[in-house]
Amino acid sequence: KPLDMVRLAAHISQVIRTEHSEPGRVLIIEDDRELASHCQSILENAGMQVTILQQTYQLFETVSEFDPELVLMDLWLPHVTGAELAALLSQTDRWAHLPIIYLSAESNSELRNQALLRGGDAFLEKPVDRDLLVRLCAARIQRLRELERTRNRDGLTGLLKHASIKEALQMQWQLAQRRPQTFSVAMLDIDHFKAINDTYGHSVGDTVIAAVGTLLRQHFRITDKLGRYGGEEFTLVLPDCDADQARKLVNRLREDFADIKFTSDGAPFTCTLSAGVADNHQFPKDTAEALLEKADQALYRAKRNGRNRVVR
Ligand code: GH3
Ligand code: MG
Ligand code: MG
Ligand code: MG
Ligand code: MG
Repeated sequence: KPLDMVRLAAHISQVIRTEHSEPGRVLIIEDDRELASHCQSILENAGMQVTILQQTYQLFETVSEFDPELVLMDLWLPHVTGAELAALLSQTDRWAHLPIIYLSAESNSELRNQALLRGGDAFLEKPVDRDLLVRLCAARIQRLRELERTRNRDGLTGLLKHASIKEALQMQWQLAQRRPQTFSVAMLDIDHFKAINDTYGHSVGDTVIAAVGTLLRQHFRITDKLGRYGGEEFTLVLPDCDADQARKLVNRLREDFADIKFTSDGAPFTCTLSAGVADNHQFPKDTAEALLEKADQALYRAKRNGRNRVVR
């Protein structure tokens, strides 16, 4: 079926939104247990996932495991202030952008200002207003997700950027070291793309690249990692999938891509792509980096053997 190019952008943003419809994760740091579980039940009723941090010395262990998208923090804790914890988090690369909301009955505006200056984004008065709590948390989590999307995703295709897809590959590799599982890597490259740019111009070329992004999302699972490696090259990391299955999946994508009728000033044209796949069982002693290289070598063979094909 031909792709409606006009709807491309709308489709991409819609996919990004559904990817993000998972529940928000909130970490509560509050020594008043009653208040902590009160907030927990309010947020859980609103569909969020909540963890309560009992011991502040376990802060980094807990944030690494739970991967929160927001911290709801008491300003006064035993041995430490909320502002001090906020300052600690804001000094790390990973957690510098984590939104922090202070819970406080603090009426001294000087102390409140100091707490905000050390990290943290907002104050919620005790007793906590149920509706305000839910809306504030939801809004801040939404903003964080948008920020991360623009940081990690390529603007043209909505796919993961170069650094992010390589990170995803690294994580998948480490996961497979701990718990044996098969996964595949695919490298895709549009055929004779220079000719498309030369014939129809770069903006038409961009449309073709964006179409690959849309097709990729239609063909692959939400747990698959889809990236734009650069230019008109794409990298896929496919968990629980061996090279044979990967070859079949990518081949179906290849067929659908070849069927798209593009137009430029009323002139129709089509376009093809080549791909190489490799899995971690073919090359058990390799590194993640070497596996990517194997997929790239397979891609090179696909090009040399006539293009418009998938090789393992
Ligand atoms: P092959 O079949 O061997 O892959 O031939 P090719 O012409 O596709 O060769 P190659 O992969 O080396 O060329 C990629 C071209 O893609 C070169 C560059 O001008 C173009 N390109 C890279 N990034 C972009 C982009 O973001 N938009 C557009 N329109 N073109 C791009
Ligand atoms: Mg307290
Ligand atoms: Mg290329
Ligand atoms: Mg090339
Ligand atoms: Mg190419």
